[in-house]
Amino acid sequence: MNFTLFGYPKAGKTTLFNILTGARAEVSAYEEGKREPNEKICALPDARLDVLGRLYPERKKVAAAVDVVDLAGISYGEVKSSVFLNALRKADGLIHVARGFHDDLIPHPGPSISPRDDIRAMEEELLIADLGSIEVRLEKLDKDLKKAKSAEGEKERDVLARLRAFLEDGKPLREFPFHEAEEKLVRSFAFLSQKPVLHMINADEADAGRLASVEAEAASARPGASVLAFCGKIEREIQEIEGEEEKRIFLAEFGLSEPTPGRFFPAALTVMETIFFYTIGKDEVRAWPLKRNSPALRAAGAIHSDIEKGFIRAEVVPFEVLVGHGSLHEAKDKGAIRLEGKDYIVQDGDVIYFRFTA
Ligand SMILES: Nc1nc2c(ncn2[C@@H]2O[C@H](COP(=O)(O)OP(=O)(O)OP(=O)(O)O)[C@@H](O)[C@H]2O)c(=O)[nH]1
Ligand SMILES: [Mg+2]
Repeated sequence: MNFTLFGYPKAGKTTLFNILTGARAEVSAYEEGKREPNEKICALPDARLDVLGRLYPERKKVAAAVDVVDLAGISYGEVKSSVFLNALRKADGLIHVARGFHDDLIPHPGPSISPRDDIRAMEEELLIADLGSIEVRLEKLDKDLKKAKSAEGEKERDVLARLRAFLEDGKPLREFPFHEAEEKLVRSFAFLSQKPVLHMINADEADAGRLASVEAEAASARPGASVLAFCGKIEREIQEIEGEEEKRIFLAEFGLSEPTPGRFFPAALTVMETIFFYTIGKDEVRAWPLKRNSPALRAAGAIHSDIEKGFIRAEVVPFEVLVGHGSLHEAKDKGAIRLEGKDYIVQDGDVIYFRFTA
């Protein structure tokens, strides 16, 4: 799973990357022509996994990991032709960083500093990039279909034409009511406006005590926009401070209640509709991310394709129930473990043991 930080130049993407990952990537490196993204894999903090780890202290605790990618700034109007288009298409979750801070020393390429306008402009650019790919494909399909009839091709043309109309209405494809077959048909396009987006506003220091208003104002850019504000400059400084408690005290002086990673990761996971299930194996206790509303078979496949292929059933116990019993063994004794089939919709916090034939 990856989160890709992108946005207009000098918004604070690399600053946020450092805050989230604890990395110390150079903020101005791109000015010297660096083009390759910063990238770091982070273990996701997980209170439930910590509890399971305490129940089974002799087993290794493996948190779910997320790959955080930080792209160089993209100029206004250039998303559709950006060298980063492929990197954006590969993103599972798009994290748009918008500049909210004022600083005459840091050039701002836009007309004014307005996170709300930047959110609008960037969402629009995602639509335009998708329209571009659809136009190119439709042109080619039209030509091919003139040469030879193909039911498959006509189906694709029909879906793409409807997606184009939807985009031309100014609506992102994440709002399109896809049928499963349609979704599969266009999956390989990796449409940008179909991806979950979290907008991160790098707020001005002066707004540190009113981040909620900054978020509300920016979110009014679009109905349903997910927005979180942070103060890059202040949080950059707390990276230097030792100790969690000390960090909180420092933040509180600025009216900030919680370090950004503690707010960012849950928000990003919610936007991405990700839940977690857990496995307690011989050697390790492990958290697995999974798209909400996925069946048990997909959860099995997330662990290993052999488990998916040979799936027999899932033995399921919700995290709270397991913790109430103190161990899997005890939960089983008390009949608290359910047997579920491959279509069972996995719930957030399920602890699962998959039975399968090799
Ligand atoms: N005053 C102020 N400066 C900031 C803040 N956040 C970042 N900066 C500075 O703004 C400059 C750009 O920050 P980066 O984090 O490199 O921004 P970026 O979006 O990664 O920039 P590009 O990758 O070049 O597009 C750096 O000099 C930062 O130190 C902030 O909240 N306030
Ligand atoms: Mg940068």
